[in-house]
Amino acid sequence: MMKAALLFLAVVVTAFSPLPSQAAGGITIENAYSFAVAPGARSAGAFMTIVYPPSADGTTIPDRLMRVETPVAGRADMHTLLIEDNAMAMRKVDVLPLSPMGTMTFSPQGAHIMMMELRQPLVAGETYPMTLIFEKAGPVEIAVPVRAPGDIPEAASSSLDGEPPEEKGVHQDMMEDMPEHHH
Ligand SMILES: [Cu+2]
Repeated sequence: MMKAALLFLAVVVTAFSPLPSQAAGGITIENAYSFAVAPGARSAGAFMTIVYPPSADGTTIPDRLMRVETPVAGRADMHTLLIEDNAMAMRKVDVLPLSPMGTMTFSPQGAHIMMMELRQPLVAGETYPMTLIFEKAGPVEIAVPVRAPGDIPEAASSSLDGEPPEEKGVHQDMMEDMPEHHH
Protein backbone atom coordinates (compact mmCIF):
# COMPACT_ATOMS: atom_id res chain seq x y z
CA MET A 1 0.00 0.00 0.00
CA MET A 2 2.78 2.40 1.05
CA LYS A 3 4.85 1.43 -1.97
CA ALA A 4 2.03 2.17 -4.36
CA ALA A 5 1.55 5.62 -2.84
CA LEU A 6 5.24 6.47 -3.20
CA LEU A 7 5.27 5.32 -6.79
CA PHE A 8 2.28 7.52 -7.56
CA LEU A 9 4.03 10.51 -5.96
CA ALA A 10 7.16 9.92 -8.05
CA VAL A 11 5.15 9.88 -11.24
CA VAL A 12 3.39 13.13 -10.33
CA VAL A 13 6.67 14.88 -9.50
CA THR A 14 8.18 13.79 -12.82
CA ALA A 15 5.15 14.98 -14.74
CA PHE A 16 5.32 18.48 -13.21
CA SER A 17 9.08 19.02 -13.32
CA PRO A 18 9.95 22.08 -15.45
CA LEU A 19 10.34 21.27 -19.10
CA PRO A 20 13.20 23.57 -20.20
CA SER A 21 15.96 21.90 -18.19
CA GLN A 22 17.09 18.41 -19.08
CA ALA A 23 19.67 16.43 -17.18
CA ALA A 24 22.13 13.79 -18.32
CA GLY A 25 25.28 12.69 -16.52
CA GLY A 26 24.79 15.39 -13.89
CA ILE A 27 24.52 18.17 -16.48
CA THR A 28 21.45 20.40 -16.60
CA ILE A 29 20.76 23.05 -19.22
CA GLU A 30 18.80 26.04 -17.91
CA ASN A 31 17.29 29.14 -19.51
CA ALA A 32 18.10 28.20 -23.09
CA TYR A 33 16.92 30.73 -25.67
CA SER A 34 17.49 32.19 -29.10
CA PHE A 35 16.23 35.41 -30.60
CA ALA A 36 13.87 35.33 -33.55
CA VAL A 37 15.54 35.94 -36.90
CA ALA A 38 13.91 36.90 -40.17
CA PRO A 39 13.56 34.54 -43.12
CA GLY A 40 16.75 34.67 -45.15
CA ALA A 41 19.00 35.18 -42.12
CA ARG A 42 22.08 32.99 -42.34
CA SER A 43 23.07 32.78 -38.69
CA ALA A 44 21.67 32.99 -35.16
CA GLY A 45 23.03 32.69 -31.64
CA ALA A 46 21.90 30.29 -28.95
CA PHE A 47 22.25 31.11 -25.26
CA MET A 48 21.88 29.06 -22.06
CA THR A 49 23.35 28.19 -18.69
CA ILE A 50 25.02 24.82 -18.23
CA VAL A 51 24.83 23.62 -14.61
CA TYR A 52 26.80 20.63 -13.26
CA PRO A 53 28.66 19.50 -10.15
CA PRO A 54 31.76 21.70 -9.65
CA SER A 55 35.15 20.00 -9.55
CA ALA A 56 36.18 18.86 -6.06
CA ASP A 57 39.50 20.75 -6.05
CA GLY A 58 38.16 23.87 -7.77
CA THR A 59 40.59 23.65 -10.68
CA THR A 60 39.97 20.44 -12.62
CA ILE A 61 37.86 20.75 -15.78
CA PRO A 62 34.70 18.72 -14.99
CA ASP A 63 33.79 18.07 -18.63
CA ARG A 64 34.18 19.51 -22.08
CA LEU A 65 31.61 20.52 -24.68
CA MET A 66 32.75 18.76 -27.82
CA ARG A 67 30.03 19.45 -30.36
CA VAL A 68 26.62 21.06 -30.83
CA GLU A 69 24.02 19.83 -33.30
CA THR A 70 20.64 21.15 -34.39
CA PRO A 71 18.43 20.33 -37.36
CA VAL A 72 17.68 24.04 -37.93
CA ALA A 73 21.24 24.87 -39.03
CA GLY A 74 23.95 23.42 -41.24
CA ARG A 75 26.32 23.66 -38.32
CA ALA A 76 26.51 25.06 -34.82
CA ASP A 77 29.85 26.49 -33.66
CA MET A 78 31.08 27.50 -30.23
CA HIS A 79 32.30 31.09 -30.00
CA THR A 80 34.16 32.79 -27.20
CA LEU A 81 34.61 36.54 -26.81
CA LEU A 82 37.97 38.02 -25.94
CA ILE A 83 39.65 41.42 -25.92
CA GLU A 84 42.03 41.83 -28.84
CA ASP A 85 43.75 45.18 -29.54
CA ASN A 86 41.27 46.84 -27.15
CA ALA A 87 38.30 45.51 -29.09
CA MET A 88 36.01 42.57 -28.54
CA ALA A 89 36.73 39.70 -30.88
CA MET A 90 34.90 36.45 -31.43
CA ARG A 91 36.90 33.32 -31.69
CA LYS A 92 35.57 29.97 -32.87
CA VAL A 93 36.72 27.16 -30.61
CA ASP A 94 36.66 23.45 -31.44
CA VAL A 95 36.18 22.33 -27.84
CA LEU A 96 34.88 24.26 -24.84
CA PRO A 97 36.17 23.22 -21.40
CA LEU A 98 33.57 23.66 -18.65
CA SER A 99 34.54 25.96 -15.77
CA PRO A 100 35.49 24.14 -12.53
CA MET A 101 32.95 26.35 -10.73
CA GLY A 102 29.89 24.34 -11.78
CA THR A 103 28.15 26.76 -14.13
CA MET A 104 28.90 28.03 -17.58
CA THR A 105 26.75 30.70 -19.22
CA PHE A 106 26.33 31.38 -22.90
CA SER A 107 24.99 34.90 -23.41
CA PRO A 108 24.75 37.64 -26.06
CA GLN A 109 27.52 39.44 -24.10
CA GLY A 110 29.88 36.48 -23.85
CA ALA A 111 30.57 33.01 -25.12
CA HIS A 112 27.72 31.70 -27.25
CA ILE A 113 26.65 29.02 -29.67
CA MET A 114 26.58 30.30 -33.23
CA MET A 115 24.34 28.53 -35.67
CA MET A 116 25.44 28.85 -39.26
CA GLU A 117 23.72 28.08 -42.55
CA LEU A 118 20.27 28.42 -40.99
CA ARG A 119 17.78 26.17 -42.74
CA GLN A 120 14.65 27.91 -41.47
CA PRO A 121 13.61 31.19 -39.83
CA LEU A 122 13.46 31.19 -36.02
CA VAL A 123 9.98 32.31 -35.01
CA ALA A 124 9.27 33.85 -31.57
CA GLY A 125 7.13 31.54 -29.44
CA GLU A 126 8.36 28.38 -31.12
CA THR A 127 11.07 26.01 -29.95
CA TYR A 128 13.67 24.04 -31.83
CA PRO A 129 15.74 21.01 -30.81
CA MET A 130 19.45 21.15 -30.00
CA THR A 131 21.89 18.49 -28.82
CA LEU A 132 24.98 19.36 -26.80
CA ILE A 133 27.57 16.59 -26.86
CA PHE A 134 29.87 16.46 -23.83
CA GLU A 135 33.02 14.40 -23.57
CA LYS A 136 32.00 12.58 -20.37
CA ALA A 137 28.27 13.19 -19.99
CA GLY A 138 27.52 12.40 -23.65
CA PRO A 139 24.64 13.99 -25.56
CA VAL A 140 22.19 16.30 -23.77
CA GLU A 141 19.07 17.12 -25.75
CA ILE A 142 17.21 20.35 -25.16
CA ALA A 143 14.35 22.34 -26.67
CA VAL A 144 15.39 25.95 -27.24
CA PRO A 145 12.58 28.53 -26.96
CA VAL A 146 12.74 31.36 -29.52
CA ARG A 147 12.16 34.81 -28.01
CA ALA A 148 11.52 38.25 -29.51
CA PRO A 149 14.80 40.11 -30.23
CA GLY A 150 16.22 41.67 -27.04
CA ASP A 151 13.77 39.76 -24.80
CA ILE A 152 16.33 38.16 -22.49
CA PRO A 153 14.79 35.75 -19.94
CA GLU A 154 14.62 37.29 -16.45
CA ALA A 155 16.58 34.48 -14.82
CA ALA A 156 19.33 34.81 -17.44
CA SER A 157 19.59 38.61 -17.31
CA SER A 158 19.79 38.65 -13.49
CA SER A 159 23.02 36.66 -13.77
CA LEU A 160 24.59 39.49 -15.78
CA ASP A 161 25.26 41.50 -12.58
CA GLY A 162 22.51 44.02 -13.19
CA GLU A 163 23.71 44.97 -16.64
CA PRO A 164 20.72 46.30 -18.57
CA PRO A 165 19.64 43.95 -21.34
CA GLU A 166 20.93 45.39 -24.58
CA GLU A 167 18.90 45.77 -27.71
CA LYS A 168 21.57 43.89 -29.59
CA GLY A 169 24.18 41.53 -28.18
CA VAL A 170 27.88 42.01 -28.77
CA HIS A 171 27.66 39.31 -31.38
CA GLN A 172 25.27 41.20 -33.65
CA ASP A 173 27.26 44.42 -33.25
CA MET A 174 30.41 42.63 -34.26
CA MET A 175 28.84 40.97 -37.25
CA GLU A 176 28.06 44.47 -38.51
CA ASP A 177 31.39 46.04 -37.53
CA MET A 178 33.65 43.27 -38.73
CA PRO A 179 32.94 42.18 -42.30
CA GLU A 180 35.51 39.41 -42.03
CA HIS A 181 33.47 37.92 -39.23
CA HIS A 182 30.30 37.47 -41.25
CA HIS A 183 29.73 33.78 -40.79
CU1 LIG B 1 29.78 34.42 -32.74
